[in-house]
Amino acid sequence: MARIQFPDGFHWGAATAAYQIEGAVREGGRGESIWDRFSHTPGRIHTGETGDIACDSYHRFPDDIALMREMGFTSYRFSLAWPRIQPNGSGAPNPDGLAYYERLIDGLLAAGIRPFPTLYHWDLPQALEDAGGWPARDTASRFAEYAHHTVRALGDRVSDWMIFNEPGIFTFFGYGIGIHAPGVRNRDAMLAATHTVNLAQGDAFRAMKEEQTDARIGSAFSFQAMEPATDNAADIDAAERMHAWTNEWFLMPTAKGRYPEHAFESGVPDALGIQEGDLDRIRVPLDFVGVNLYSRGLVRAVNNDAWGWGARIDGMGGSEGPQTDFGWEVWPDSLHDLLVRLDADYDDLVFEVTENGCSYADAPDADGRVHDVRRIAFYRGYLAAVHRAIEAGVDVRGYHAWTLLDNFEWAEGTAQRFGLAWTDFTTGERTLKQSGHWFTRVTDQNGFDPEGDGEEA
Ligand code: IFM
Repeated sequence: MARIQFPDGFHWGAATAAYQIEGAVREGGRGESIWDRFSHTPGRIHTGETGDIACDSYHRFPDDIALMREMGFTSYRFSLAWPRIQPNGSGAPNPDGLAYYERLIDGLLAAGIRPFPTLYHWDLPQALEDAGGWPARDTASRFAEYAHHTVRALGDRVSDWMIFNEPGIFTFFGYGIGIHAPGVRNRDAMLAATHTVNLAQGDAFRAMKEEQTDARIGSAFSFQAMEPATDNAADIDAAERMHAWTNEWFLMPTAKGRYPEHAFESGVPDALGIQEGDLDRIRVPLDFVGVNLYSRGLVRAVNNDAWGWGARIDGMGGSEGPQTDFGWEVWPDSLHDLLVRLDADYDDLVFEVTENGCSYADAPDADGRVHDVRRIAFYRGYLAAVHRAIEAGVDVRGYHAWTLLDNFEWAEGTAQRFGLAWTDFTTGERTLKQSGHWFTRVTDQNGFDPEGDGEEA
């Protein structure tokens, strides 16, 4: 089999998110976020933990940069905590919050690593939630103001930005099924939130470009390649609706200025609250699309489901491929299939893989080494799939593993370990896993041998 070789200049990196790694929730003038409130509410986090300390990256970010240097990474996708920059979600930016990100970004630049920040990875200032949260239209304007302040302050150091991380997840989990902050369970609130987020994406894009005309601006969306669970016509139809809802609800309005009408059985729901001019406000030419993908979705038709999709996904994938510790099926073709489909359905898209990874609990052995060979197998499969998409003509510029180091995995606490480095949550110490060492070779050679290279045993 031919060697898997990525294009020159391909970015290799890892991704993290502020609340999952920073800790220091009461330092540097940071305000309260919805995740502070949620994680401190008994019963919300399965392990009873909070992100108060997490990986303590607020203090230990030089250790994180050292890990990335060891792996030869050229890009670091991290997020900015809105409540560090605007503690209450509006008004003048907090100098101490900005100073922290300046230190982090300067450290990355000195290490030859592209700083690749996301403005919003789920930590809404609690004050804005108290004022109505994402279901309230005004939150879009607040977000654009935050985007403007942030780009004004950091645009001299950052060239490539992401606006949102996974709007589909934080609106559905946060306002639809309530398993993430702020813990609301209300279909109409969820739908209204999706529309505000789409408005915010358009407003923020314009505000950012006004400040920094040459900025490269995208968003990272959660994708899942949808397949009908059977070959009957109803399931095929249902899979198309799930594709529209899951994969296009935020991309299509941005790229084409309309919602995917077929996502819901009875057309676009009134609960979105679309007003005249909104679709023009939403439509902006993102410079790239960030792809977060973990598995495929097997879809069945159902009658009268509460959401109006007429469709149901059987969890994260099927049972043909291996399962991660989170129960997500390892199905590398899903990444290839999704990239190829979006490339065909949309004009001129440029992609960055902004998240892809797996949860396995392999722990340090007596010698302190972590033999996470299943993680290496995962990355070999998914990277080969990205490579096949590139060979098929899809423009993919970079790949970011989720995640740099084991961290606070939202409602799961620290129970699901996705890291290339093991985190000892008692001491804060990080240990590069075998998969991290494997990446060192991949980045050095800008590719790998599909037949194996001795690291997978
Ligand atoms: O940890 C999350 C991340 O914050 C968003 N994407 C999925 C990851 C794994 O669940």
